Order: sequence, then C-alpha cells, then structure tokens
Amino acid sequence: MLFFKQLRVLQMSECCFCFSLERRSIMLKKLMLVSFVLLLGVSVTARADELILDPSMEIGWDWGWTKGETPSGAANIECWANHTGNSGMAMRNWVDSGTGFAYQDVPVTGSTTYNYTLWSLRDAGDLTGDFYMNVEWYAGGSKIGEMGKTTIPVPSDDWVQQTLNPTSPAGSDTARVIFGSDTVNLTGKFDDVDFSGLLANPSFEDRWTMSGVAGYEGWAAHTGSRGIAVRTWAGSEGEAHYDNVSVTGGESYLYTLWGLSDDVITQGSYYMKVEWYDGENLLGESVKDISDGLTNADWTQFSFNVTAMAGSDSARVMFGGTGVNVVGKFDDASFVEVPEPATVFILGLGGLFLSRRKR
Ligand SMILES: [Ca+2]
Ligand SMILES: [Ca+2]
Repeated sequence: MLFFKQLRVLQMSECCFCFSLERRSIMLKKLMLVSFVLLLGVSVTARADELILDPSMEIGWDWGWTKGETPSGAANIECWANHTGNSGMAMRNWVDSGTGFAYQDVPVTGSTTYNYTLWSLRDAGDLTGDFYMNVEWYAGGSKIGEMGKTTIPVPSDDWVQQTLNPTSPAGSDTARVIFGSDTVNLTGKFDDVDFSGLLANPSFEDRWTMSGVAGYEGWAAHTGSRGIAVRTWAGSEGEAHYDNVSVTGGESYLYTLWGLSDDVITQGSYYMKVEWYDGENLLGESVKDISDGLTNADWTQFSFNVTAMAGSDSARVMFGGTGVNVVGKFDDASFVEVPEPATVFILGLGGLFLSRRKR
C-alpha cells in the first residue's frame, strides 16, 4: 500500500513540472516504473538510452503518456491494442470522428538526431484519413519548431515498425513525441514506442577522449559552450572518440556530426569513423571521408550510415583529421540505432534470410 501512496504523490507532483522536465524526476519515474512493472508481473525490457517512459503502454494514462485531445479524443490505451505486453494505444474510429493523438515529453539536446520508432497495425478495409507521427521541439517551455505531421503507412495484415530520424533544432531541451490519427474510418493500434540516442553527451561539453591536436574549444561550439577542434597550428593529426557505445552485430546505425572548417581544405582529410569491438577485441572499422563537404561557409551536418560488424557488442564512435592544413570544428554528434524496414519483410518471407543471418 505504501508503494501506491508514493505512486500517487509522484503523479500529483508531476502536474507542477509542466515543461520543466527534470532528469531527476525522470530517473525516479523509471525506478518507479520498474517496480510497478514487477508488481504487475509484466515483462518489459528497458534500454539505457530509451527516453520514453512506459514505451509498451502497460501502465495507463497520466504516467508516461498523455491524451492529446480533451475531453476524449480517439486515442485510448486498450487491452486489445497490444503488440507486446498486455496493452497498446488505439486510435478509435468511433470516437471524435477518428481524430486524436497521444504524446509524451522527453528531455533532448539541440542539433541532435534521434531514433523515433513505433509498431503499428490497423483494422482491415479501405482507409480514409491519416495516421501520423510528429515531434514538436521546445526550449524553456516555448515551442521552437516541429518535424511536422508525417503520414505513416499502417498495414492491416501484420504489425509493422515505423521509423523516423528527426533532428532537434539548436537550443531544444524537450521533445514532444506525438502519434495520432486524423479522421480515420478504421481503428489503428500502436505499441512499443522508442525515442532514443546512444551518445550521452552529444554536444561535446565533456566525456569525449582526444588525441593529437584535437581539443575542446569555446570557439568550436555549434551549440552549448564548446565543441571539439582539430588545431592545425599545433600539428596536422587529431582525433576524438566516444567509447563503449553498446551495439548489436548486424544492426544498422546512423552516426551524425556537425562540422565547420576555418578555410578551404587543400591537403589531408577529415573523417568520421566507427570501430567495432567484441569485448576488448577490435574487429574492424567503418570510415567516411567528409573533407569535401566540410566548408568554411556554414555548419554542415554529416550523416554516416553504418552496420555493426558481426559479433561486435560495442563501438568506438570517432572523428578526426589527418595531414590537414585547416582547422576543423565539430559538435553535436549523434549515434542511433536504425531498425531496418527489411527485417519486417524478411520475417514475412519466412526463415530463409534469418537462418543465413544467424551463421
Ligand atoms: Ca504494450
Ligand atoms: Ca557543444
């Protein structure tokens, strides 16, 4: 009983936070969530980098998820809308003309790419209206931008995972993660939402390790108070890395990084690199030369799609310059898992590819 009293107090105090999401309250809620889930006997796996509370929608309203329409709206947590666990979110076609949405506010960092996925299924028939995903970005409680409603193709024959990789605008501190329906004539079901990034400190304010002539500099900041520069006047080789990023061999990841040079590059090269490890053993690396795109005109965001080497369980996410003659400034890295749409297709085909991948 004591536990439920604590739960109620927490929920009531939550109302006072509004947009000022504090990490301490998030951590506390995660702790409480795990306890609550254990009490319910529900099996839920939580990822360390997952920003969503109750991603499988097992707890109910006023915990992680908020109904986007008042007084009702088409959105509701239902026991028949589950992909995993005992419940999921339904967009019901018989309520409010099939229009409604659900959302959750999560803490984010500016200029960072996130992985936003959810599983979806709808009732059979000819669909009119749209199911969509959206992300709104906030700074200090004020909305500063949004991804915009993105219509998603929700199938009726089997659950499909939808994937988006939105990038937060500079200065963002909160993302409102949204999905919903506009005037749909058929009910949709949604479950297992993921909104995550794998780098704990994407803005280079600390935690990166440097070698050679790379170093933290205030004048190298794209956002925040500093970035990482390769200071060519002290030499021409510099590298920075972020260690022990958890990965799964064979999975796809998106590595993004913002960069700016102080002049036109005429010798040497700048690169993004990911080293793949099995425990302490280096298995191999993925490298992308970004010299051509790095300009002294404006900050540019570079994207590098990589696949974790078979057998790897961690990655060293890196960038640097070798033999370069101009200063490179870097900031706001992100590294996120990108579920492959092909996986769903392969599952539909049967075990052919799966049995090959297992080898
Ligand atoms: Ca669920
Ligand atoms: Ca920064």
